[in-house]
Amino acid sequence: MFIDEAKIMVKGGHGGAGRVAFFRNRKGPSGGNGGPGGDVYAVASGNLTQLATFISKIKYIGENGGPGGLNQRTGKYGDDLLIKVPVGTTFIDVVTKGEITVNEKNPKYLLCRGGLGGLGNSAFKSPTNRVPQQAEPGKEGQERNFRLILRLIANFGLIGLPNAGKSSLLNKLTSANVKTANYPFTTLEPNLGVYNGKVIADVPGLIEGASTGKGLGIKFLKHIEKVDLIFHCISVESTDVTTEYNTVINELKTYNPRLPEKKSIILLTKIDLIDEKEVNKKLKELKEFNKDVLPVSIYDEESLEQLRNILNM
Ligand SMILES: Nc1nc2c(ncn2[C@@H]2O[C@H](COP(=O)(O)OP(=O)(O)O)[C@@H](O)[C@H]2O)c(=O)[nH]1
Ligand SMILES: [Mg+2]
Repeated sequence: MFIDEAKIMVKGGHGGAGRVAFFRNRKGPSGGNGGPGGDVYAVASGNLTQLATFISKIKYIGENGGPGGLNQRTGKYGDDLLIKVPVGTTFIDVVTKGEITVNEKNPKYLLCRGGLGGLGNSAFKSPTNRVPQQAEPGKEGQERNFRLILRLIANFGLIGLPNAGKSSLLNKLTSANVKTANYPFTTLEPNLGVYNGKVIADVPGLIEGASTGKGLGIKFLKHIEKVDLIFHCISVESTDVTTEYNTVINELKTYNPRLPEKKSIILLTKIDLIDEKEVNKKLKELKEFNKDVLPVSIYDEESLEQLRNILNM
């Protein structure tokens, strides 16, 4: 389960002020009421997997209502603000501790109401007060502070040594836009992408010793325990695919002896880099492990289509 957290302030728009005005020729007040401020809603959005935007932007305020107009016209209604969040985001009210989760069943949730508009002087007209001079200011919008928590369970996991091509595949298969690089660097966080509503996790590179705490891999091995299917990525650049496969499997095993029994498929990646004969040689070696082995390249649409078919199953 990948947990993502953020804290935001939400406020409904301020109500517009009521107006003080009088009809020109006739006697009597003509000031309209202020428009109400916009409400703020949380809306579930299918392709988001992160709360990252809520780290950089933490205040969400509905539009203010407009002031009352002449001729008893009400001011402009403030626009509602829709905050798009990943499906499954939980909002916890910091004060009341009440919580609500937006998801497929509950895709839209009112977080804060906008403030009411103030009354214009027309509203104060009475038999004893025919030329009222008073109008109300608009009311403040409701204000609440929320803690946002996103708990995602990945359906698929991409594992392998750094540089195996995991992040590149994630980018190709999903709308994730993850950094890739041609050196064995490893990302600090698992990268997530959504394909057809299913979450794919690109787990930071497992290196030898990861299960004992070396590198960053171990922190994420526990997530692999929950996925339905593991894609074990091995690059054709590897001079010894058998050893590379065993290195990663041993890390999984040391961490949890049952992990290697999990359903997995081997992906021989970057097959565009070497000729077919070489590819076949490596494929043959990997087939010794009695797993399905799929040759792929991010530049070979056909191989990506085969991958998508597996994801669709
Ligand atoms: N030629 C080729 N290069 C690839 C392919 N997939 C990934 N790469 C490159 O290999 C490098 C490492 O890829 P990356 O996705 O960052 O690997 P990760 O460390 O496993 O996430 C990057 O420079 C990628 O551009 C592929 O199918 N073909
Ligand atoms: Mg990567």
